[in-house]
Amino acid sequence: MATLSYRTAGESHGPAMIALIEGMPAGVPIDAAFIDGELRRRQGGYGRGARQRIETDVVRFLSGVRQGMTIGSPIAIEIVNADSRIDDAERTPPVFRPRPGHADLAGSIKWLTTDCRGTLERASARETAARTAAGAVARCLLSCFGVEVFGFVRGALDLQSALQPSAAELPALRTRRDASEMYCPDESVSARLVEAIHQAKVDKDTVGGWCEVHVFGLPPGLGSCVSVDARLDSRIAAAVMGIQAFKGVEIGLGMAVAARRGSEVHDPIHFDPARRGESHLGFTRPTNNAGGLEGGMTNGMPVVVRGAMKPISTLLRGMPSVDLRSGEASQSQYERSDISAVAAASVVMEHVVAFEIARAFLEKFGGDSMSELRTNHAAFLHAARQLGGG
Ligand code: EPS
Repeated sequence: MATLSYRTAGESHGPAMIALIEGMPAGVPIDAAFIDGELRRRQGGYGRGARQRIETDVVRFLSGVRQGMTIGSPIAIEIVNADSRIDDAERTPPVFRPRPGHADLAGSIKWLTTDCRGTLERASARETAARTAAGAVARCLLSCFGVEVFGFVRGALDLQSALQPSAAELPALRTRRDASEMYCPDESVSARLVEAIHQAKVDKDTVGGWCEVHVFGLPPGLGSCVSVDARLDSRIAAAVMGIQAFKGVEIGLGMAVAARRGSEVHDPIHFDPARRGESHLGFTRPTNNAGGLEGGMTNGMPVVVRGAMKPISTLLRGMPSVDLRSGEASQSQYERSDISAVAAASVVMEHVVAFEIARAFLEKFGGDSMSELRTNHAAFLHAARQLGGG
């Protein structure tokens, strides 16, 4: 069976966004209502622009799913763009004055054109609708094995929540997050973020922020230390860095490890045979500075990933730029956009991380069907429980 992978296609104002997933085993129940719910969340959050009032993102499965179950063939997903106008020259005019921070200038040089439109249509974060859909399909698989993925906004500017999510609090955290316009379960930080984004709008400016994803219920041993491209930490980092506008990724303590000594960084290993159960091997760690990954492999603790999103690069007041036709100094061109999309980005991040976890899960346990996968998963956990004195 092929390794789990996906590609996306589609332009922001083209007819549709497309995701093509390969390597999903047969027999995975696909919860289309759950996937559409995640797409709806991705469209939301405080600071979004007018585009989100035009679109109602829903998935249409073109292949790979029959009567709500995967059948082992490639899964093609279509999300129709209501604001489809890419071939209308008047409604999608050329963009000659690149926006600093956007792909405009680098893309125009790359494709040897003075019109940034071709670049920005594909570089647009509209594409993350397709990535979210692919990740939500992966979560349909993971939820069959009790793996839960939780993403939220940690903060922005000088505001950061001190919240520490735990598996036990997950339902309550989801409720609080979903009640927050900023997808931040910390009410006071959420309210102050709304104010800060509102002020940025008044100032014709934009805001980025920190997103965080915690993955609970993971078996140890996903990923591998044997080669760089098998390390789950490097794959997760690449997936998060690949989200439009992300400029930093950290796992566990992240950058802060450099400021501490080993005894203050490494998580002690304890063993409690009484904790051994169906999915617990008995090893416990009083801290999780490693963010659930050691040697590029899951160690049984929650995987914790943080990403930093830069502020949206389309500013209402513009930024110093150049007209590519004349070389003359000019303010960057304004295109309808968001003031902040950090809430939406936390949903995207949740789903790109989920996809990498599902990929590593299938590599570890394999099989063409859910029944094979379940057998392999149970056999591995049974064997692993013998460690530490059976
Ligand atoms: C984006 C510009 C805006 C955003 C878009 C990303 O689109 P438009 O120019 O059509 O108003 O709304 O994000 C989405 C459409 C989306 O669904 O997330 C950009 O330039 O990256």
